[in-house]
Amino acid sequence: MKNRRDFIKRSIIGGAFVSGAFPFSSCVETSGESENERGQKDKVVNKPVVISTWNNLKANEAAWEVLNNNGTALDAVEAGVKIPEADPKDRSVGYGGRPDREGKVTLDSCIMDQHSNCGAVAFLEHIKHPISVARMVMEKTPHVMLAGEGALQFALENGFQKENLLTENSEKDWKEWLKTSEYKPVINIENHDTIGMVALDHHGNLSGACTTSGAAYKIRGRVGDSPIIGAGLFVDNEVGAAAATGLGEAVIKVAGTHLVVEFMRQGHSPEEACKLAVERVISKNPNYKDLQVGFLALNKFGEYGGYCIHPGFNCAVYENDKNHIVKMNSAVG
Ligand code: SD4
Repeated sequence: MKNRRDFIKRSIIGGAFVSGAFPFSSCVETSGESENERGQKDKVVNKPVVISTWNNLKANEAAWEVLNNNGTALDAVEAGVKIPEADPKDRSVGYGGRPDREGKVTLDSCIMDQHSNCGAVAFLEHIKHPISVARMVMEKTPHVMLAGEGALQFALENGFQKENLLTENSEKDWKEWLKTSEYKPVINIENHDTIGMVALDHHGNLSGACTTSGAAYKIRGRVGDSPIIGAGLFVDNEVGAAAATGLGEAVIKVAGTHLVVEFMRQGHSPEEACKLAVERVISKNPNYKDLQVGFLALNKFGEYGGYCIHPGFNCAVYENDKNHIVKMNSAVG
């Protein structure tokens, strides 16, 4: 039977969650701790741990190197996502990314640390490591996001080099696409290698990074969810962190990763939180059968999970000296 304190707590939160209290919930409790809270406090924390979208084992390796040497989650996620940014074979991130319909590679990235500091760049061209520009926006300016020409100007003024990011392969594919110019994202195939990465370091702090060249053959100027704090990435060091991949428009509509973190705050496990957020995406997108969205989440205890609309969404997880791929459950199929 629930005791009175539990009842009061549930009333304060307005019935937002079904059972159990979560240590991070912001509800006011004047005396003592519930059994559940004591249980949560006694939990052994699994750290460090890093998790990233899709099959980015190499990115995890770079992040793990930092974490394993007592580095910060912030340095780890930046080092991690720089791997696919520089890899011409990764066709949806940084160098070698598929261009917009005018043949221009435009990049979106963001980063967030344990103090809720964040930085982002959107519609940035010619810079191989947009994540590092995003970090510089976070650390060196009073702003959160710079876009387009202004972001490029800021990057060049701060020592980044202007480069051609359109590789021969990407140019060839784009010219092929021009023959029909049909814009139709394909589930799990087209442009789904965007990397969203979150990590918990030895100090118990969380950070995250997300970086992409966005939807292939998008209208020039299109910005997706990936550079938007609360959509492509969100970190709350008291609770957990989440990243998104898939059709950015569907993620933005529900402020996807903020939603995932809020579900964790209410007491849900990372997988449950991602599942609830996917269900919200489904409820707001009648055409959900034609689109893919996947979320991953990591909480303060180093527990992780993910969920997606359609089968085929994997995450790479590095924990306890083991780097492995985890297949995420899906709502459909
Ligand atoms: C976007 N969310 O620009 C990105 C694309 C992506 O895996 O995640 N692909 O909409």
